[in-house]
Amino acid sequence: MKNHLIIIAAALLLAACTGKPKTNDPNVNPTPKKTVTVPQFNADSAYQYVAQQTQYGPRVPLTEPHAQCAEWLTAKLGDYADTVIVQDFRSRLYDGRGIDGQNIIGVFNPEAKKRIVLCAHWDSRPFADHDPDEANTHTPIDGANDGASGVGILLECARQFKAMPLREGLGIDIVFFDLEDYGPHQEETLQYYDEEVNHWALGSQYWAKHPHVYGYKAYYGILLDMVGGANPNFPKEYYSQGYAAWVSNKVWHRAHDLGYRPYFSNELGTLISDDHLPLNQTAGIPTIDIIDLQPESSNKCFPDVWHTLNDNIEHIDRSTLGMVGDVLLHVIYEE
Ligand code: AHN
Ligand code: ZN
Repeated sequence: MKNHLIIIAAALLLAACTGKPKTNDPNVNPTPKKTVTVPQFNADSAYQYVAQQTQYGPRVPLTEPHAQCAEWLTAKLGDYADTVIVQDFRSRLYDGRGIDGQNIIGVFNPEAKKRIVLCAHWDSRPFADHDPDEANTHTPIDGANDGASGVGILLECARQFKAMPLREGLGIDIVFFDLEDYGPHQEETLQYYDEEVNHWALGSQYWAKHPHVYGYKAYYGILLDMVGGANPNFPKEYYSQGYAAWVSNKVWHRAHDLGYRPYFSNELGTLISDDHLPLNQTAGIPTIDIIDLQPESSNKCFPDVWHTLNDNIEHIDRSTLGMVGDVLLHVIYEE
C-alpha cells in the first residue's frame, strides 16, 4: 500500500514537471506558429543574375542577345531544377507578322500534386517608346527592371530550392515567358487596336492554352514584373485582387510580418494587363502580379525608367531584389 502511494505520488510529480506550462497571460501565444527553416535569399546573387541578362544586350526576339540569353537561362535552370522544358511556340505580332518564341520552364518536385507557379518575362522591349529623348524612341531597351529583375529573383529562388529542397508534396514551376513586351509602339497603339486581341503577353497567352504538362493545375501563381527599382511601391494590383485576393492577402501579410509594410501597401493599385491575365482567365490559376506602380511618375503608371533607355542595370536596387526574394521564399517554404 505504501509503495503504491509513493509510485502514484511520483507519477503525479513527473506529470506536473513534464506538462506544458499553463498560462493565462494573453501575451504568451499558446499555439506558436510552426516554425520552418527558410533559406536566406541572396540579393547580390539575384543582382548578378539581372546583370548577366543585360550584358547580352536587349533581349529582343529574333536577335542574337535574345538567343544567347535563352541558352543561358536554360542552362541556369538546368543547374537547379529537376527538369527544364523549353517550350517553342509560334505567335503573331500586332502587325500580323508570325514570330517564334520560347517559354523556359524549370520544374521542382515534378510528382507533387500541390503546385505553385512563379513567373516573369525574359524578353525585352524592342523600342524605348517612352524615352524622353525623341531620338531614342526606336532603340531597344535593356529591360533591367522590365523583365530581367523578376527573372533574376526567380533564378536566385531556384538556386535556393536546390540548396534546401522543398518539402515533399510541394512542387514549384518557374516559368520565364517570352514575348511579353512586343506590343505596338506607343505612336501606333490606336492604329493596331483590336478589342479581340491582346498584342502583349504572347508567351503567357500560349502557355495558358498549352501548359508544359497536359491538364496542368496549380494552387496559385505569382508574377513578378518591375521588382528591381529603388523605393518601390507595390499596392495590390487591381486584377490580382479581383481574381486572386486571397493570394495577394497572404503575400502582403507575410511582407508586413517581415517589416516591408512601407513598400507593400494595402492600397488597391490600378489595373495592369500583364502575363497574369491569361493565367487567371484562360488557365484558371489564381495569379497575382507584384509590380511597381508609380502613379506620380512621368508616364503616370510605372517607374520613370519604364520603356526608356534608362531601364538599365544602373537603376537596379539590390535591396528591392532582396526584399521581394525574401517575401517569396517565406511564402513558399511556409506553404
Ligand atoms: C501595358 O502597358 C500594355 N502593359 C503593362 C505590362 C508591361 C509592359 N509590363 C512590362 N511591360
Ligand atoms: Zn514593358
